[in-house]
Amino acid sequence: MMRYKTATQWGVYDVEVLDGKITAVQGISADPAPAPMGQNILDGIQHDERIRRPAIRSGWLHGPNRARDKRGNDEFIEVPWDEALAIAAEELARVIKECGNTSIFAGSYGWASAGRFHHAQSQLHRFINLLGGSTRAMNSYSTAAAQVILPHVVAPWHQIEVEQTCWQDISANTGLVVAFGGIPLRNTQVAYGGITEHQSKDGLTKAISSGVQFVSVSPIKSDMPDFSSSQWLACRPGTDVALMLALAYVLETENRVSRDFLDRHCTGYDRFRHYLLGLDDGLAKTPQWAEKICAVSVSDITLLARRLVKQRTFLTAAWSLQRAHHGEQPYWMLVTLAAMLGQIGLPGGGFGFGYGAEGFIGSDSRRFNWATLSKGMNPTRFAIPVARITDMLLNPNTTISYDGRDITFPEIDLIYWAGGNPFHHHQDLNRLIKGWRRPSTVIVNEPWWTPTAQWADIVFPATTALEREDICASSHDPYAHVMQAALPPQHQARSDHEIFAGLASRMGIGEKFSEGRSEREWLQNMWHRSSELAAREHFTLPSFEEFWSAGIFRLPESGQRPIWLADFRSDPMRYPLKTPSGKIELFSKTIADFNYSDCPGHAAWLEPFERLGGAGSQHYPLHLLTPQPERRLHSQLDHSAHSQAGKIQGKEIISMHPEAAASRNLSAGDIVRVFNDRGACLAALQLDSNRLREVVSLPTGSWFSRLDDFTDANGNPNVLTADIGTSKLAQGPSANTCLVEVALYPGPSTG
Ligand SMILES: Nc1nc2c(c(=O)[nH]1)N[C@H]1C(S)=C(S)[C@@H](COP(=O)(O)OP(=O)(O)OC[C@H]3O[C@@H](n4cnc5c(=O)[nH]c(N)nc54)[C@H](O)[C@@H]3O)O[C@H]1N2
Ligand SMILES: Nc1nc2c(c(=O)[nH]1)N[C@H]1C(S)=C(S)[C@@H](COP(=O)(O)OP(=O)(O)OC[C@H]3O[C@@H](n4cnc5c(=O)[nH]c(N)nc54)[C@H](O)[C@@H]3O)O[C@H]1N2
Ligand SMILES: [Mo]
Repeated sequence: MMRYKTATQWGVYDVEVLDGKITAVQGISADPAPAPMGQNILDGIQHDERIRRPAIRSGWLHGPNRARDKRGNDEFIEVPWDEALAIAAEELARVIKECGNTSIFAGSYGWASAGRFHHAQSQLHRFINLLGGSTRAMNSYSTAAAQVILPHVVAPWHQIEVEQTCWQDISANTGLVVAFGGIPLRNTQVAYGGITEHQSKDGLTKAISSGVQFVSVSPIKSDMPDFSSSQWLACRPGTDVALMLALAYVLETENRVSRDFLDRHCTGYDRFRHYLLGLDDGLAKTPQWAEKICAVSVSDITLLARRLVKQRTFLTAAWSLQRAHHGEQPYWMLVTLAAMLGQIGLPGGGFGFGYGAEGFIGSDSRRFNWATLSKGMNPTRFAIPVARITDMLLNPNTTISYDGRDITFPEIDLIYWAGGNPFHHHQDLNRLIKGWRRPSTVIVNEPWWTPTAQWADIVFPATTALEREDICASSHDPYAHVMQAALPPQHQARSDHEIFAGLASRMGIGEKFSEGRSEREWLQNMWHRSSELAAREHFTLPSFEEFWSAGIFRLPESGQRPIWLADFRSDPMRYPLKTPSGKIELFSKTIADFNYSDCPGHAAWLEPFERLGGAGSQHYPLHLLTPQPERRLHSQLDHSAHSQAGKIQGKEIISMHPEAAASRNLSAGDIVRVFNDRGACLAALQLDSNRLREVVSLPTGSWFSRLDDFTDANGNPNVLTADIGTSKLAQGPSANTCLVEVALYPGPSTG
């Protein structure tokens, strides 16, 4: 038996291998709370779902016009590597010559696996950039609205993520935390690029034992762990802004606002105040007004508002709030509310985001930007907002607004995806399919026959992280780890690097792509460049050989983390923000001048395209939330036993209030059909009385599998979600704005 170390986006593990098979998976000793989802590795890596050999879709090879309408519903023919690479290289060259580089879409959004060198998307981008570039994607599905709105209001997103208040400061200073969307610890198993020490549960536990009180504002009680004994305010999804406005109204009208902070550190409070009091539109944003929208009672709102000013208060919101129609507004409004309290820049006061979103949020460990694979520049310099992919595929040559400028969609003739699963991540999959069938060619690198691989034309089998060497080193984790090759490449799999090197050499850019380095030499090169970056920060990395034999390196401590925005608080003239005024912009002239009806110049309540008690609810009376899955990362390794153990009859579980179930004659364990005008899916029913009666939730990540042209068989909620941008400002995904109905499914249920 041999033991190898591997690193994932959800932690670092020791993997036991006996006779070429993985037999055990165990979190490393440095991790106080290894993520249970690590068990997906046990049987998920060496699984029948692996792609064994390069494969090409039969209709693409032989059909008229590439038989595009059969994409996703066709035979694959296995082809030797040489032949498959030659065919793909020839097709890439044809598209570039005939249609130009922007007609290749190589956005390739996705999480793939941890490891700095074998980052599939980086390998693709390096390769495509050398060929003259492509159309790319910008921002993320995670935080698109936040990434665009917050730099206008307070600070760039990446700065907020790494500098915001840590758990220690909350424990030591905060009296009350109000968490919109709660702090669901299941999500903190995960951190982009890897995580060594899972500390979120410990951070929350210590805060509670230090006497910090928590209020969770969420449609679902379990978004805050039971042990927190928090107060639960059940708010309708997508209506937090109405609730926050009412809190602001009480503060303003009871004269509990920090005028001094608003005067010295903010611009535009007057404009916002006009709106708040209804001096513009005749509609005061009172608790009575808000109660009708958000379903939180007038007395709960009023009491909470008064409580906010009684001690050091920290306001926080889940990332999910901004993954919704007008998702810019809850974040702008949270900052506005925090500004009115006047505690921004005080230890444990102010605001922050995502404490239950990823495991690194709230940690105070040293940040360090390790060297990455150099990708060069995209010569086309052209990118679309990531969630506008279907709009682009369906509507070439049309123009959309985005953050003050116009973007005209190109006509896409070839899609290349490596390390993501759009049939997991995108909204309104039945609509995506219409666009996805338009280009001539779709090429995908994947280890498994995921839906995206099934909906491709040319499929290259990629190795997993356990079949190659790499370095795990994330900018928000204090460790670097050696990732060992625990297994040989399975079947005929090759690393993404090797796949692109094979294409590159056939397209005359082989030497430029590989720079003559072996994979091990690339790791040495990246370590060397990281050493230079370390020297600039006055510490030393061990030699590559020392690191390789130790297997682990911990950054030296860097001393106490500064309190975020304390300098700005103490002297806003000397330490201005990066906003146009240097202050917190409660009114943004920049945004107001864009003249977007769906994103005015200050935080505002804007009706979403559908909601409970509003548009669409006469037809579809249940709000569907699609949170992150507890037992896996997105769609990854959904085929493995640990993920499957969380299902009933292979269906993802939808949670529903018992009264909503009873009124539909449904019982726990039933296979149900979840549907709206956009699509339908099957799921298995679970009852949960600790939620709003009209709110159901179905986690993301089960593999899309069509039962018919409208219906997914396994419970993928993205057949139901709407593909509408958050607003003209960010054009982010609106996944959490979604109404549905649920009924018993009587028929056969295999897809
Ligand atoms: N309804 C709804 N939809 C959502 C969300 C939601 O809240 N609600 N959340 C959104 C969010 S925040 C995100 S981040 C996205 C996530 O969407 P994705 O990041 O696209 O989802 P993953 O399942 O992580 O896809 C990664 C893919 O990479 C493959 N892979 C792993 N290792 C390798 C490798 O080494 N090489 C190659 N070539 N491939 C590899 C995996 O098998 C998997 O298919 O989903 C979004 N979609
Ligand atoms: N286990 C696991 N963890 C993960 C991931 C995973 O796939 N699996 N994915 C990772 C990724 S890529 C991301 S981006 C983060 C996402 O982090 P988040 O976006 O913060 O997580 P979600 O699970 O989508 O939503 C958190 C909770 O918000 C609540 N909520 C939804 N809409 C509303 C609303 O309108 N108002 C209020 N008040 N509450 C609402 C839901 O009940 C939900 O449980 O998670 C990361 N962590
Ligand atoms: Mo995400």
